[in-house]
Amino acid sequence: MIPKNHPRYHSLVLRDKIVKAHKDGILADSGMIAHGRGEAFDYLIGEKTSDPAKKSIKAAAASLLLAHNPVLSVNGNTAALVADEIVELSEILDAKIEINLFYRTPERVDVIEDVLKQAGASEILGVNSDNLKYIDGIESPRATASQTGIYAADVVLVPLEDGDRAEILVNSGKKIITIDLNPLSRTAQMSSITIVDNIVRVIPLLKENVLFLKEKDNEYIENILKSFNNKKNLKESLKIIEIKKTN
Ligand code: PTJ
Repeated sequence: MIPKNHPRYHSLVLRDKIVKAHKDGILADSGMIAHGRGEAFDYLIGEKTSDPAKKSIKAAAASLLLAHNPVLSVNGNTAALVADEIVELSEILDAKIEINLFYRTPERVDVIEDVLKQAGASEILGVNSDNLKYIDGIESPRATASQTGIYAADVVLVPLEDGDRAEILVNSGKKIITIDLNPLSRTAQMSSITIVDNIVRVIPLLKENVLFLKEKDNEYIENILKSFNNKKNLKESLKIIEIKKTN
């Protein structure tokens, strides 16, 4: 039991979730290391959503709303931290949910499918019974893509991964939105829209932005995307870390 007045209360609650998810077989062993890396970057940005992150969340909401076939990709860490919120977001957006794992085993896919079902998901792609295709050029189990999901998607939310998938998906003409506390990760650098913030803060804010923009016309939403520059925004995210370092 973590005392509520502990100065690191919120961080410790997240750690608890991660440890439990590992015991339950949701998380890959490396998921703990990935979480620790995320924690370090979260410290550096002050554990709050920065202005550049707010801008990219708004652009992500716009992009997901304009998509014809949006897909939310879910890995172990995402399922451990924000399963309920991802399912809620998919319903508001009418987006598909697809399990995609770097350390893919049939057992982990089953457990994560259960977690998402318990969170209320009715359709989950990328599962063991799905007739999966494989994206050319990706040399890991992350290459899996459901034929009606990531394979056919025009916009894909790819949270918490540092690898080559984003780049390959972008080169195949898809718009890739990533959530990564590390602005220097390969995925952060190669994505179309990079949200440098903790996924536990991002998904509720993304939902808020989607609900707000849903009431607007397409021209308004398109203008948000036109005025968004990912490279410039990433530089602003990096600046926040540099300022913290010198303080
Ligand atoms: O479930 P699997 O098998 O697909 O494996 C998932 C992990 C996360 C283990 C796998 O994708 C991996 O090894 O990822 P990396 O290469 O460690 O990259 C994860 C990225 O997520 C790192 O850049 C971390 O900084 C970042 N990260 C970790 N926790 C959070 C985060 N970003 C946002 N919010 C977090 N809570």
